[in-house]
Amino acid sequence: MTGGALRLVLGDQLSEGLAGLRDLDPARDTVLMAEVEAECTYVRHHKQKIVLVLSAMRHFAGALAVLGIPVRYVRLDDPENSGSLGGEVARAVRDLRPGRVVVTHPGEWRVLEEVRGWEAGLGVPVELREDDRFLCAIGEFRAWADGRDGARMEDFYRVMRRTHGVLMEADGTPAGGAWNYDRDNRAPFRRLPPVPQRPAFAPDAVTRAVMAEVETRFGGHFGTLEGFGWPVTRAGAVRALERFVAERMPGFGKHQDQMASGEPFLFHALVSTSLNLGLLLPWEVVAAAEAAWRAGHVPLAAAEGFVRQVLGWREYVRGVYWARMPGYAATNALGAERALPGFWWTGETAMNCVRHVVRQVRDHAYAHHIQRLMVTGNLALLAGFAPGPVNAWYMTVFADAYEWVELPNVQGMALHADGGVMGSKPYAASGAYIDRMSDYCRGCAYDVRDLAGEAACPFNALYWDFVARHRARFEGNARMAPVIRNLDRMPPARLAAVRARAAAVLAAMEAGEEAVPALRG
Ligand code: FAD
Ligand code: DLZ
Ligand code: SF4
Repeated sequence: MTGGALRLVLGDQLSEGLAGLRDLDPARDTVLMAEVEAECTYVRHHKQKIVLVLSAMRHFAGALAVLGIPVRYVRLDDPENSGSLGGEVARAVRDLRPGRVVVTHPGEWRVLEEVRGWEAGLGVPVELREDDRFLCAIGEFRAWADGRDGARMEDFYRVMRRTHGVLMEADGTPAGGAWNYDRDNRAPFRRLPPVPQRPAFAPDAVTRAVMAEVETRFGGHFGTLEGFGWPVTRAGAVRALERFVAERMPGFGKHQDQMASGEPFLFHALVSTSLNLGLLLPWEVVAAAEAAWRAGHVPLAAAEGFVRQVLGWREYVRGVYWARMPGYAATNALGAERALPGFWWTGETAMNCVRHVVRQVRDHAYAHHIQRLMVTGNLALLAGFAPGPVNAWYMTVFADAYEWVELPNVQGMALHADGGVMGSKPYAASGAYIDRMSDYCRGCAYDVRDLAGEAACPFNALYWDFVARHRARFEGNARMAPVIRNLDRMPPARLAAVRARAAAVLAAMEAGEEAVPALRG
């Protein structure tokens, strides 16, 4: 290929329309894809995530080859594999002598920094192209957010709805007359009719080969592979989206915030893994939701609730990430310093909600939004676990985790470590919230109605301890005013007992002694 372009495609850039693949000349250019140890271990990803990425990479390379595109595909077991992306680009440049290297903007700051250093070492130009598989470009988000006091998601979402003409009436008003139908999305989940099964994609020969390799090389990583059922091809991802729209989307809005024992997926779409790999593109997902509503197949509240996640939240968190990095990763506005207890990895805790979520992520590399935010996220916030290890946990356990989307959700939404960039008030809640939104408390050793007793739900005391600890920071916050008023109404002796209970809970967690079996018998 001497003189042509070497086009790097990263593991989460598996889209045929990728910017870096445009204007490709199959007679002169070569696509480089490389399975490398460094990307599999910079966090000790869940085994399902490594299988997902590597299997999807192998399938995508096969699809490019069918199109007649030359692909240099480096496998993990290649004896000459250097182990890093930079090493593989350098090796390919040495072997193929391209005239330039084309890279599509990577999804993580860490990799972008690495790419920026390549040109100096390689001796050929490195062209960095914008990743336009998003509905809002990084620069567009910056321009919108700059100088705006409180650049909140809800305002951004409205701009996105207008700009892209999604769920809009001809006169420029939102479909149905409102921007947001969250009020209609709070129905309890009563298990009847039952939740339609998620489509599970049985591992094919390619995936099975990757599974064996991952067990050999990364057997000590978190998680199990038994239930692996993620789509690893574009065709599979499209089928999964179609099944979601046809079968589960009608219940999506209504039960969006619910959690239920034994129902890891409920009515959620399970499309984040495919979207984040590039097997699905956000506009087709948004269009599918709108079309389902216009065809009368799903209520507006379901379509709007879903569109808000993809057109709103997903684009918004990416904007925040690139506008605020690298400083964003180091924020710790609430001074949280506690170590993460061992049960975050083992699930061995008497807290039924936490046990449920940890076991679910072990088995499926998946938890839905409210489980991530209001169970593990909430516990980390209330207990004051240090952001670093909490982020590492979220990056590790989820099949859809990439820093551009994980970090703002954890640092901003769950931990309030960014001091209020993502949300004007922290998502802090006592056990009563979890009780209202799930059936976890019914099967728990702790008593969700008790505040300070020996068997009291740990979330309760931790919640009031959190509010008391940060009273000064939040007392001027109008949205926190009712909570502060309730704190101030608590008799001092009662508050002292609650805070003593919180201290005991935290000390037990720190000592690894929290897993008290069946406190209530
Ligand atoms: P659904 O509930 O069906 O939603 C549809 C789609 O909307 C998702 O696939 C996703 O693409 C998008 N979406 C919804 N909420 C968000 C959000 N807050 N941010 C970005 N996109 C959103 N999502 C990831 O993709 N990767 C992560 O690493 C990740 N970490 C998270 C950590 C925390 C603490 C929280 C609160 C949320 C996190 N999310 C993350 C967002 C959200 O939980 C997942 O996108 C969602 O659970 C994926 O499952 P689903 O496809 O079934 O989503
Ligand atoms: C997540 C991941 C993994 C596990 N392995 C690879 C790999 O071997 N080769 C590769 O090109 N990409 C991999 N990825 C995805 C990258 O980590 C991802 O491109 C960066 O984190 C930027 O988002
Ligand atoms: Fe979780 Fe508390 Fe409910 Fe137990 S009682 S499931 S710890 S919220």
